[in-house]
Amino acid sequence: MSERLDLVTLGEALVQLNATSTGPLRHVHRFEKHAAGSELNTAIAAARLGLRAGWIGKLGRDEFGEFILACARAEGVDVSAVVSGDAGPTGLFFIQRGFPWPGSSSSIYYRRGSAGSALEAGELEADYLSSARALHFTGISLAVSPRLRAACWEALKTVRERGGLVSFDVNFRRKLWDADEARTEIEAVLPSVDVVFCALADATTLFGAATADEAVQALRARGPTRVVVTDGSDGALLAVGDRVVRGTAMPVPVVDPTGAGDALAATVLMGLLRGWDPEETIRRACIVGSMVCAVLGDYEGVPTSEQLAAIEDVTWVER
Ligand code: KDG
Repeated sequence: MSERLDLVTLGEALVQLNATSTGPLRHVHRFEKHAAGSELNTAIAAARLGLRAGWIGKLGRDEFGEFILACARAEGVDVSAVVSGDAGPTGLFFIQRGFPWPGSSSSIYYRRGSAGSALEAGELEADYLSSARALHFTGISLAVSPRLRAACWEALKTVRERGGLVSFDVNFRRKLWDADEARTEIEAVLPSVDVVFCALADATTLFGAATADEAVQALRARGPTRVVVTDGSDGALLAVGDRVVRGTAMPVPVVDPTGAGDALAATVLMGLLRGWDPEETIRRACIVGSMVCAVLGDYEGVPTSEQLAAIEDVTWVER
């Protein structure tokens, strides 16, 4: 790894088996295989947009581990610090789509004892982490296992010591931990975080915020100076210091919203690292998040920066 990376993400990648038809899984007969996992999604989205991005995680020595590596490489993500081991299999999850509500998706995990949850702090390469301008991880990594949580703390300390930017997405997953444990662990991390992403629903559950503005305040009060609060089809807010700007989601036919937040985060990080204006940043991030919702899989709908520029021209013409 000779070139300095813009962004390194850390977390568990999973194989996603996404229902090709909507409805309860017991009636679904076919599934499509995709690479996924919040932090891998963000690295892939960042790479598509033009950042030099790397992903760190642990994969099983199995065919699904090879599949994830191949997908990450094909998307231009640096995988030179990925660990492979016999600690367990590469984890899996299924996506049920369009049920119980049209446009909604839910994740059903088969990840207990997975390789990804077994990544240890001692397996991280300090020089690799230090080579990055920014580190991104999520609450999923804090929830999955004590080992992965400790690895996140180690990475955070390493990147902070070298003056890098730390980015964190709350990504509260009720199936992985309860709200009280999540609040404790997330509140411990937030004072060391520069940029935080949080869905309004998660801010309501964890911090009692009733509105996006309240969520911004609650998160800002806990340390980060840049705060993004997302609210699905209602778009997102970006607060930089005291300035709060809003972005609007595009009205797309929602095939599967899973991964939209990860792509939105990648776009905001691109904006911060490239010095975009906050309004431009959140507008583009909302477009990218919306595009992901229109395509099956977590990152397949992410545009390249050229495609994004072309879409921006189309989208923002007043009608
Ligand atoms: O944000 C999308 C992720 O939720 C999905 O890829 C799976 O990482 C995942 C998780 O743990 O939910």
